[in-house]
Amino acid sequence: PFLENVISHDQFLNGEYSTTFIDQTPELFVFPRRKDRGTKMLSYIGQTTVNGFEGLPKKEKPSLTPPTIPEIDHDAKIPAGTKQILDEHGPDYLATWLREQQKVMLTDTTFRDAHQSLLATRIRTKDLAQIAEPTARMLPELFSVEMWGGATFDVAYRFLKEDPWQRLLTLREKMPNVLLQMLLRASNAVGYKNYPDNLIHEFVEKSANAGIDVFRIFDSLNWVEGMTPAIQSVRENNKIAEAAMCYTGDILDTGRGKYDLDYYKKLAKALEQAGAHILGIKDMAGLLKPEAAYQLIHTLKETTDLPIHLHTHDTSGNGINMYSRSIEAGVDAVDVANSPMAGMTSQPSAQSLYYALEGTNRQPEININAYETLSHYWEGIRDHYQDFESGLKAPHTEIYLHEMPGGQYSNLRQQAKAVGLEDRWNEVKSMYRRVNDMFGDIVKVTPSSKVVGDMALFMVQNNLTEDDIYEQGESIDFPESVIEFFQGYIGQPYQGFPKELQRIILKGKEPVNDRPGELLEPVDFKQERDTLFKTLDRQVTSFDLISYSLYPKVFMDHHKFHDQYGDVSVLDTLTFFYGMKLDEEIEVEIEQGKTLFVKLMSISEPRSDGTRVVYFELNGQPRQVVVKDEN
Ligand code: 3PY
Ligand code: ZN
Repeated sequence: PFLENVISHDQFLNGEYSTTFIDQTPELFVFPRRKDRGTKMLSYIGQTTVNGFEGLPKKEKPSLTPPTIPEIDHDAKIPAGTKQILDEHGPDYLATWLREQQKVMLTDTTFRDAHQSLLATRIRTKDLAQIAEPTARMLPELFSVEMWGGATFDVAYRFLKEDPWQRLLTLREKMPNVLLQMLLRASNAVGYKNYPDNLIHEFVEKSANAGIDVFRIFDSLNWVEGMTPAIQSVRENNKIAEAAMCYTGDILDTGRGKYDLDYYKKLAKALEQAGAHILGIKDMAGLLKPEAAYQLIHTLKETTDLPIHLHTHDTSGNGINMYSRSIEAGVDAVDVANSPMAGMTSQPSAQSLYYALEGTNRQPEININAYETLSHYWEGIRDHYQDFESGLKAPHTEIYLHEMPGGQYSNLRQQAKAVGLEDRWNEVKSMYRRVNDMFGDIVKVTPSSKVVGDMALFMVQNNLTEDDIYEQGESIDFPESVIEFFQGYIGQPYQGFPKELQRIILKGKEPVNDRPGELLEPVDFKQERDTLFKTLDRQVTSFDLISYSLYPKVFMDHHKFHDQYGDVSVLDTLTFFYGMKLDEEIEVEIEQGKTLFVKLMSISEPRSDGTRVVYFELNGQPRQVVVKDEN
């Protein structure tokens, strides 16, 4: 139904349409243009074959067999799950139900954080969609599937050339029985800066309409005030507000003090009062050690009646041990990934945890054979993304020293490489920690982690020491993100900013102490709709409006790309990243029941204007496209 148009849709013809219908079926409002789909697609394949994919080294297309998709009976009834409990009884009931489970419950993060942390968020909707229904049928006992939010939103547009809303709608349709979960950066939504309150509200409402059930909300400084509007919006939409505290520091290190047990106790109480249905603990860097986890969960269980949901990254290799101790202390749910997508900077393995708990009364109630069958798919698909692997080959315990979040480690390393600091990576890591301490020992997670990373790179690159900053700071132009942080634009850190450093960095600019979302001009959606309607030359959905408001440039670039190349999400992943080999033939199902057969015949030598002609056969007919050789 992807490319079916609204004027041929039953609901439209019968007059049964509303704004919800428009929101939930935005694809129907795309009216085809003159340049035909076949030509657009050949242009994309020609372009990628000749020039490679942006950001990837140009190389021969790998020869890989498609991964095994488990056989399922599509006509059998899908087993009921947690989604039905929520829909029938509401979020408060569901939270109580979760707390009363004797077995530990699992959230599967394979569809989001696992590939965000291992493969730079690059898994495409097509590859998620084909395993979604088998997952829903084979693992109906899951608490939830985390499949949206965090970095997936802008990466979908920017790198994968697809619409994140379409991903949500597709997965929702294929997984009607388990709760779908997203990671929401509170006032930063799925972006890197604070947005006006009305945009956050709109984002939550439309995400809830499109299928999100559990919103894990965090603030990058654990600033509860910054989380409250998002929590309230989720509650108003009758969905589950999981308010998460980001775990930082080390409660076992009594010398450090700032983030001790008492800090987390107070934070848990504050989140409960702010309206959380579930208390999340977001150990984004994997700093929570096993004994610390036991003490933390044990204490929080006495502090609050909320069910507790624990998230970690297995970077240190201690993830399973840490989960075992948390489960002993009574944690209600934990985040895991399917084995081939688990471990290292990703979540601990579901299967490993299952076996680690054998013989205990809290072993999760899941079908382990189903997990293993599904693992064959993930093992196969991961290979298709081999060029996005981070290169981390072994457990990395240095995170206890530098405290970089799972997703940032490989990212910052790439950034360091890009500015010629690859051989000074060790310096960057220790500078990262030093900057943290200069900033007053702050929570580090998107976007505050980016601020620390930017400053660390900046200092190493310019050979600046901490003393230099205090002595020569007046004449230093600091990175924009650092200035904005000290202006209070991403919120207020616990115990405030270090005053002297703030003065040096702001150079007379006034910091704000209030919530930025309250101060920012609300988005005028009506005006934006008009602007977009004129620019896009088509109906504007609420999804378009939100994406445009969050990321104007990213959204418009995506629109231009789509205009030029059409919907490339239908291509198989290897063709999408590597184009085609000579004489290769592929089938592309551009809509249900409509398949194009594409064969690459030859590529001309570059002509005097630097272009090449790429010769194809499309459904047996000769076709050619002209591509500028950018090599
Ligand atoms: C994100 O914000 O994308 C994260 O995963 C933070 O840990
Ligand atoms: Zn995470």
